[in-house]
Amino acid sequence: MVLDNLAKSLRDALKKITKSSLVDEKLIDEIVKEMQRALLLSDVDVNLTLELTSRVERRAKEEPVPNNSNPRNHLIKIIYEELLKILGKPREFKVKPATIMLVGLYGQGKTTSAGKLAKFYLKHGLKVVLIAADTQRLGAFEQLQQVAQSVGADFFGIYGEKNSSKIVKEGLSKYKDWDVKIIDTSGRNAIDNNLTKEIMDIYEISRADEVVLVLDASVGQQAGKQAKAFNDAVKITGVFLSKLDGTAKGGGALSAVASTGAPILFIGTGEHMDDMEYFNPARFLSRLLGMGDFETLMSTAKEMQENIDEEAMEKMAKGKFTLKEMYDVWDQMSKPGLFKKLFDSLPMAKIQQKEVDDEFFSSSETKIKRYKIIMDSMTYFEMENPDIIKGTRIDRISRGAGVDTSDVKELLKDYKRMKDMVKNLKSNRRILNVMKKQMKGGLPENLGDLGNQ
Ligand SMILES: Nc1nc2c(ncn2[C@@H]2O[C@H](COP(=O)(O)OP(=O)(O)OP(=O)(O)O)[C@@H](O)[C@H]2O)c(=O)[nH]1
Ligand SMILES: [Mg+2]
Repeated sequence: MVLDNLAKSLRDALKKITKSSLVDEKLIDEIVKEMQRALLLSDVDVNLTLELTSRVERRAKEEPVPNNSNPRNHLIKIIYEELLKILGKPREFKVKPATIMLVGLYGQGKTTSAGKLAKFYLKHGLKVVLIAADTQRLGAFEQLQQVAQSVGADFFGIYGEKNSSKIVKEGLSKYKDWDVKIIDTSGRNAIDNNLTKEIMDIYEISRADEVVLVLDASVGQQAGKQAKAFNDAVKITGVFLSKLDGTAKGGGALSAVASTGAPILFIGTGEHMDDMEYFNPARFLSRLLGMGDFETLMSTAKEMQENIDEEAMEKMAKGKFTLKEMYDVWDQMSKPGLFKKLFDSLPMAKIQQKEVDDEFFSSSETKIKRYKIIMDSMTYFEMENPDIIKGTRIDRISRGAGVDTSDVKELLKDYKRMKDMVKNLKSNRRILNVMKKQMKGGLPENLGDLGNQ
C-alpha cells in the first residue's frame, strides 16, 4: 500500500485510542503528538500539521460527546474528519469520451501515466488513441508507441516532426471517431514561456476536455508549488500524482497539491500499467486508516435500508445457493437495475465488478425466459445439485428445452458467476453487521473488525 509509514503511525495512534480505557487529556496530548510526528515525517507542511492537530486537540477537549457516541469513537471521528479536510474535495470524474492532455515537467511520469489512463479507458470498453506530441525528449515517439502497444491502444505520431501542434491536429483528425484521445506532451526543466506556449497551442487546437498535470509525489510538498505554477500558467483541470508508491513524502505531496485547490484526479501507485487509482479523498483516507471503505460502508448501510429487498438478500446470504434459488432470483432480476444496484452498493463487490459486465445485469427478458425454460427441463435433483450437470445431461436438457447446448452452458456459467457473487455477499454481510452494530456508536469501535475484512 502507498504511504506505508504514515499509515502505520496513524493506525497505531487509532489503535491506542480503541484500546484505552479512558479518553483523558493525557491520551489526547499523546495522540496529537504522534499525529504531528507522523505527518511531519510524511513531509506535510509544518503549519498545516500544527493547524490540523490543534483543531483535533481543541475539538477533542471541548466538543461534547454526542449521545449516540462514546469518547473513543468521538475522538476517532474528529481525527478522521480533520485529516480528510487536508486531502481536498473530490472532483467528479466520469468515464466518457474525452480528449485529455497530459502536461508536466521532465520525468514526472507523463508517458507512463498516459499508458495507464489508456488502459483504464480500454478496460471500460472505450476506443483509445495515444498521440505523441512530445517533441523534446529523445525517443519519446518510440516510448509512447511501445506503451500504446503494451496496453493495446492505438498510436499516432509523426516521426521526426518538431511541431507538436501539427502532430496533434493530424492525430485528432485521423482518429476523430475514437472515444478517447490522450495527448502526451513535452516536458521542460521548469515552467517557462516555451512550455506554456506549447501547452496553450495544443489546447487551442485540441480543445481538450481535460488538462491533467502529472506530478511526481516524491518531491513531497514541493509538488504543491508546481501545481500552483501550472494552474496559474495554463489552467489545469486536475492532477495525476504519480510515484506515490515509492516515497515517504506522499502525505506532503497530497496535502500540498490539495491546498492549491487543484483536484487530484488520479494517483500512480507503481510502474506497471495497472498501477493507477481514481483518487477519492474519503475512500483513500479510510483505507489508509484501516477502516475499510468507511464512506462506502456508511452510504451502503443507508442505501441497503432504503433500496434493497432485505428479505431476498437474507435468503441468499444464508444457506446454499443452487439453481433453485437462482430461478427465484430471476424474478428479482427482471426488475430493471435492481441487482446491479445491490452489487454496486457493496464495497467488496467492486473487486468483482470488473468481471461482471453491465450486460449480465441488464439481462434481457428473453434471456430470463430462456433460462426459465431450460430450468424447467431439469430434474429437481439437478436444480439442487448444479455441479452434476455435465455431458449427456446437458444434451438431454437442451433437447428438452429446444435450445442449443451452448445456451445451457451459458446458463451454468452465469450461475457460477452469481454463486461467486453471493459468496462475496456473505462476507459483505459480515461487514454490514459489524457496521450496523457500530453505527450506534458513531464509528467502528474495533477498527480491526473492518480493516481486516
Ligand atoms: N514507482 C513508480 N514509478 C513511476 C510511476 N509513474 C512513472 N514512473 C516511472 O517514472 C519514470 C519517468 O516516467 P515517464 O513516464 O517517462 O515520465 P515523463 O514525464 O514522460 O518524462 P519525460 O518524457 O522525460 O518528460 C519512469 O521510469 C517510470 O517508470 C509510478 O506511479 N510509480
Ligand atoms: Mg515522456
